[in-house]
Amino acid sequence: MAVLILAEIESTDTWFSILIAQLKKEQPNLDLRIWPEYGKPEEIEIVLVSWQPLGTIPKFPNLKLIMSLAAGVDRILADPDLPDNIPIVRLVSESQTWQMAEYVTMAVLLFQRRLLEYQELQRSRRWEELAVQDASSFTVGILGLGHLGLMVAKKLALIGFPVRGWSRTPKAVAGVECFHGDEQFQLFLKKCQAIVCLLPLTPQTEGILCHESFSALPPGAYLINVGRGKHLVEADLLSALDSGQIAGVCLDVFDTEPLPIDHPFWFDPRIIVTPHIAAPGRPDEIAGVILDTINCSQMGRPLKYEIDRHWGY
Ligand code: NDP
Ligand code: OXD
Repeated sequence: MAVLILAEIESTDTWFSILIAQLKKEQPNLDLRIWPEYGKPEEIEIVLVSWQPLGTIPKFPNLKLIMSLAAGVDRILADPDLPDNIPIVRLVSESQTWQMAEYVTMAVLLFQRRLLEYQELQRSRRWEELAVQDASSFTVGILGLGHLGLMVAKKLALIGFPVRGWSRTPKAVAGVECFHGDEQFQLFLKKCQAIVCLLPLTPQTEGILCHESFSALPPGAYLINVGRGKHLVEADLLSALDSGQIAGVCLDVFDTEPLPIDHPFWFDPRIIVTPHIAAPGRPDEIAGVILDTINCSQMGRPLKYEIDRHWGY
């Protein structure tokens, strides 16, 4: 039984070198192969997918498990030739969840404490005091109350922000005002001074951050997108920024990654750009998660975190 890592790994990539070293340390007899050196295709039973050229996964006739090295499985499901009888497991990692909570908390605090405006003032060396809006009157809405959204919601509520959450199915979370379904989306948005997109990318959620959603927010709201670039309609964001409907944005994910060198987002002082680094997770911890999943698969035990292909997450 061989396990293949499907990823584009640069020689300087420390995340993958730590992951591979840890996998080998914890399970020295694991037959681990790294794309493109996969040997005989019939020997590959498990693929660990970070990236895959379309048509790669169907090459392996004895595949038993597809494990995503990301929480989002949209890129795996995008392969039209994906075999439909093989389980797909997504990544759930404690370190990733904590990192996401840190990143979103940082962005929310930055907007609530008006750091974008202070940066503008700094550029013109103006010593000016802006009014402070208390966290207790700055409502944050989380789109997606899954593994990551739920932790983010709880952390923000602990700091003192009123938190709203929106999911597909109904939820009850202490300290979080919960909404669900398309019919409650506008109502959910109505009071959010900031929204955080932590949805998976599916046909239902693609383009959800658009003119219609921005218009439902209070004027001068903020956006944090850590889901996927295709959640956002970029032209609608630029218009909403120009009209003042959106006051500032923090983007970690983009329709095209890396963000093209001449993309307008790079030059806009109202937009914070980070290169998809919100929550990579700690590779030494993730190695343990991978080995547990491989062992469950090998022993025929139920797989935790298998995705539902119908819903796409
Ligand atoms: P989960 O699958 O655990 O949760 C997804 C949440 O979205 C659930 O609450 C689900 O509702 C909700 N949802 C799905 N579809 C809809 C819909 N049509 N309408 C309303 N709500 C919907 O995902 P995670 O929390 O683990 O991760 C979320 C996403 O974050 C990932 O898919 C990935 O794209 C992104 N991500 C980004 C990272 C980064 O570094 N920038 C790192 C990791 C993840 P319900 O609970 O009812 O099912
Ligand atoms: C992701 C991840 O889904 O890094 O973006 O896990």
